[in-house]
Amino acid sequence: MSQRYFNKEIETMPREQLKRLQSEKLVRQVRHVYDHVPYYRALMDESGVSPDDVKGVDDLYKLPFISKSDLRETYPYGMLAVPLADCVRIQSTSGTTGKRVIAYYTQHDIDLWEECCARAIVAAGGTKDDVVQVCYGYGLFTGGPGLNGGSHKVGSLTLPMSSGNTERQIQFMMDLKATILCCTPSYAAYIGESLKERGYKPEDNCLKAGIFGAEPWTEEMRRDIQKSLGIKAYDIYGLTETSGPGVAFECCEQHGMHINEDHFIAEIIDPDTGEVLPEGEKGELVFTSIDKEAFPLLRYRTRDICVLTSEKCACGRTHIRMSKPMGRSDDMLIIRGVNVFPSQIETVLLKEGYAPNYRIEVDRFNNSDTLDVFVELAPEQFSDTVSGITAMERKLSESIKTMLGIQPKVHLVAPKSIERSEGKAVRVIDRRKLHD
Ligand code: DLL
Repeated sequence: MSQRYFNKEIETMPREQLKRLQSEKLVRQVRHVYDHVPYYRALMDESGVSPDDVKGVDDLYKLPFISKSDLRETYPYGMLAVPLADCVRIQSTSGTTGKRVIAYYTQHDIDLWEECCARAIVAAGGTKDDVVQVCYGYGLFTGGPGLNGGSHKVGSLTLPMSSGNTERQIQFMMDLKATILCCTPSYAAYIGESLKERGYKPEDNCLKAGIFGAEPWTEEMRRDIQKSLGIKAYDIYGLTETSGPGVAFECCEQHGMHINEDHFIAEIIDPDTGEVLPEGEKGELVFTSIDKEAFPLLRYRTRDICVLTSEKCACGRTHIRMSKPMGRSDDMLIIRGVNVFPSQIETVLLKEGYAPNYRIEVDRFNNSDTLDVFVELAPEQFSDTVSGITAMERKLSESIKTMLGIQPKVHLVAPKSIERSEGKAVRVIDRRKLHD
């Protein structure tokens, strides 16, 4: 079992020492933000908190929350905490609605971010001898640049493929003997499927690990990808606002993602009341950056729902772990009054032997919500008789009902009829929003 660290001293620092480090950095970060971002200063003044009130991590709760709407309001430069001349890069969200969020970086901020990604690569077994194929999108999206920078820091040979052109991905993967694959889990599944179609077996490639994130994925999907590519699949989490991928990453234990706590303090809150919840409870993840220069965030509400644990991890890292996000507080579907996370449906599909190629459609007729789940059949399943397919649809619908408490209409559709994704998969179409 790999026990390597990119930054051993930090990654295995005893928790009391880590807390002291966080406290020192937090005090400086709050002062920096208060002095340089008028928007934050006004927010803190309104909440009656001065930088002097924050003497360490235990005072974090005194600070006001911020969310995406604050970033939209201050677009494009209102959250900058350094002169523009000190910034060397921007990245931006892939969000399609409203104004995009722009994150700014000084060289220090880029270094910090890339180190977080380097830690993730080393935790997945990466060394300077590896060939890291990065097929997250490059450009404004943080996936490509983040893992690219991390791979450089590790000293691995980096293939800056970007997303798409699966034919070329496979050619480079095979010819250059890529050992670590970085992309969204949905694209990893598609690459696995494409390799199989071309007659490759999992042992034909040289891959040993994959670092997959940027969208929710289930344990079942992990098992599928691990099998189809013959690798160990690691989760990685992050968001543009906090720098990009690498805020948290999985170690060889594959049991929660270690949050890089020397750079970010995590809290879990009740999304309705804002109350800070005790460790182990499920709620909305909130991040405070503690050593960013250009675009610091104090108590940023991510909308991602998860659970934290500081239980000792067998890998030796001491940093707290977050569970896989179980959906977003704002992406959660409420169908006939029931809270539904798309990942619950995916779990059932994979358990029942279907591939993770599906689309969920929600609509409303005569004031009643409808839930349709379109699931692709594998070629060998497709040759079944019509009555056989109807029976399969009924069975799947019952299994989903057992999971969710509401009955969906299941449509088994022809192989290849559901659009594949090269980046983040769009799996839910909620037509109710279009009518309302
Ligand atoms: O998706 C950054 C990233 C790139 C992470 C590559 C991992 C790998 P955004 O486009 O700003 O940034 O989207 C951030 O994506 O709030 C989550 O809802 C979701 N997300 C990110 N990673 C995961 C993950 C990048 N591992 C939003 N599991 C976040 C589930 C994830 N959801």
